[in-house]
Amino acid sequence: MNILDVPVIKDFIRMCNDGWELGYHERNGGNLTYRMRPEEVALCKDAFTYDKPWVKMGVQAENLKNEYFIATGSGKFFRNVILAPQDNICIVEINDAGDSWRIVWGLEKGGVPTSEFPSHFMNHSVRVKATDGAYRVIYHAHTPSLIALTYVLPLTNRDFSRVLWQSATECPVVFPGGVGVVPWMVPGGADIALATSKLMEEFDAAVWAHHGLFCSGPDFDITFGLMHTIEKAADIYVRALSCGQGIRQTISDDNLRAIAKDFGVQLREEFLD
Ligand code: 2HA
Ligand code: ZN
Repeated sequence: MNILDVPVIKDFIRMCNDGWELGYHERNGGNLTYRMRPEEVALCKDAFTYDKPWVKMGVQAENLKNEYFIATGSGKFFRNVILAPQDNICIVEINDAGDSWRIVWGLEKGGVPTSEFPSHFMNHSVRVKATDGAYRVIYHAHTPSLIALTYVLPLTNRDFSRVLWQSATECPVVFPGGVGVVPWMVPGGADIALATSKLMEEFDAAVWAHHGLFCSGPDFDITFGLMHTIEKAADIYVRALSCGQGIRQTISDDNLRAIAKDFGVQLREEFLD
């Protein structure tokens, strides 16, 4: 099978394009990684080469040794992925020590995996541990309305979670655990990777102040859906504020509790009044 016909590769490409079409990925903004299942690796293996050098990441994870990840390329544009996947995304293998990657497919015109690979890698590690291996996707996007809110709301997990839950009735069902918030930090390095992965021990989503959002999930649909739902909620709140009269009424804490009860989800109680 041609690697570009393998379903997981097609799904990865589609998600990149969906994010582009929704306006989350100006220029080279955002990045996506997926931890492959062994049977998916087997379907792609004929296209792999093992002659590229190992590259150290500056972070290490015991539970990701020898894993394979599909990743967007550093400096590559999401809008080009669908046109030339082989030049804009790659598959990397992780070494025996869990501290280095090497490209086995893709980025045929040169390049390296996303500049946020250390953050993705550490987030994968904590989500794998927290979900007993169920989570496979880490997605970072520059979601405009959520970024706007990082200029006007206090940068706390509680403030962001409450506003987002209150901004659309489905939100407490989609992310009952709420969202974490990372203060502004220099992107791309080990420090922001560690700060984000600390939050990912508890949250499926982490806001990066004045930058964007990280989401994690078991598959492309759930992870993209989480990104989309959070950004849509932020957009509704921004629109409501833009009417210029302040917030007259909202979904109350007891309303939120009632939704949680009926839909069988556990809301993070310390975020409620
Ligand atoms: O890939 O989004 O955070 C570019 C970025 C860095
Ligand atoms: Zn970014």
